[in-house]
Amino acid sequence: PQEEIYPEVFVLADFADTGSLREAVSSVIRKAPFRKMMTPIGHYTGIPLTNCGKFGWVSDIHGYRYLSKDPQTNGPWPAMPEIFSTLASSAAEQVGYPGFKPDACLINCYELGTKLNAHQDKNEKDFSWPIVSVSIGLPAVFQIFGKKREGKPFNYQLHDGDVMVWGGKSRLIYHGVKTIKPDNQNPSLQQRINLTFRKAG
Ligand code: MD3
Ligand code: FE
Repeated sequence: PQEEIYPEVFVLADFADTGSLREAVSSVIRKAPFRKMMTPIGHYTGIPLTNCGKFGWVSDIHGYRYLSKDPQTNGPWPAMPEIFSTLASSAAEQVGYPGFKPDACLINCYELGTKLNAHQDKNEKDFSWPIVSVSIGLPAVFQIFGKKREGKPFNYQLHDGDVMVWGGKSRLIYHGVKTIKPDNQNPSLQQRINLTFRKAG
């Protein structure tokens, strides 16, 4: 089932088989472990992250950008697993963006009690490509603020296996993730992993 929850923001509920995605995430983090990164204002990103694919999103005292090498090893990021790229392309195609071949996958690892403040994503070269994101593990309330950071957001709960596609005029909206809470139906779950697929280069 496909739903347009906000102009040009699509949710494909329970679209992904997260069991096999988890195995692929494990193989990526063996080569490029999750890490917090320094931000330009001298704090650490609250959310540990890593990347796979040709380009990886990084933050340091100089700012945010995409790099073709992991700054911790100086080698390339792990290759994007085939099931990642296939999933991202088919989700994009499903909602009307054929030919999407992501060259960057950012993997965020949210622990209980962490959140992602409202922000825009604008480090990519070409905003005409969509962004595809996949939720794994704990549920999360995703927030859409719109063109401005302030005001009352539109909230949408995401679950394990849900895939979102952001295209067109939704590409530059402010968005965030509310504090991650335990799932009473699934008390053993301790994390939410989010995959974000982009065309960065
Ligand atoms: C809407 N991550 O890494 S993914 C991020 O759940 C980020 O980890 C969130 O926002 C997460 O930058 C949300 C969905 C997403 C990603 C990029 C977007 C939504 C977006 C770019 C523009 C608009
Ligand atoms: Fe974002």
